[in-house]
Amino acid sequence: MLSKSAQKVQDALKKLGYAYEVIEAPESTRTAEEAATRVGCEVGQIVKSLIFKGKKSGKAILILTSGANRVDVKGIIAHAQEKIGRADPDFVRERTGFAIGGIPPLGHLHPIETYVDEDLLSFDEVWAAAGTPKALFKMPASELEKMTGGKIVQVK
Ligand code: 5CA
Repeated sequence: MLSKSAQKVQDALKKLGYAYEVIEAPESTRTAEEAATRVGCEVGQIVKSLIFKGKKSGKAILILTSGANRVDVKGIIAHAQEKIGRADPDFVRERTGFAIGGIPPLGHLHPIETYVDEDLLSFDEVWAAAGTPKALFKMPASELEKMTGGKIVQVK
């Protein structure tokens, strides 16, 4: 049985016609390193979900980055056309319906402007968080753009 938040992600996948299966690990997969160890993949194949906030608009921005990369906000600012800052945990929960450490690429409470790290596309398969710090699902990297409605960009 999946936890409530992981089930929400499983339901969102199903609703969009995806057959990807959410798994919930007994151990934490809170960090990309832990997640990679858990599923036996490269850390670069872990999709990190970082929520930023537009300083002017106040809108939420989701950056899906390879677990191997650090986000360079300057590049994202150029795309978003405003300054951005890290979102606080309450804002993340309010906009996405999920807590930091388990933010999935889909199934959010409100639509979110999304950017996808081009480096993720160098892998066939990637693993993304699925609602909790212990839940993950595997998907083809090539589906990320369509699934999220996001824009492929250089984030590092
Ligand atoms: N389940 C794992 C692997 S998929 C996961 O969700 N990793 S993550 O990287 O996508 O999400 C955790 C990220 O949240 C960390 O990289 C960290 O940068 C960010 N984070 C942690 N604490 C805070 C905080 N207080 N405010 C804003 N961001 C935070």
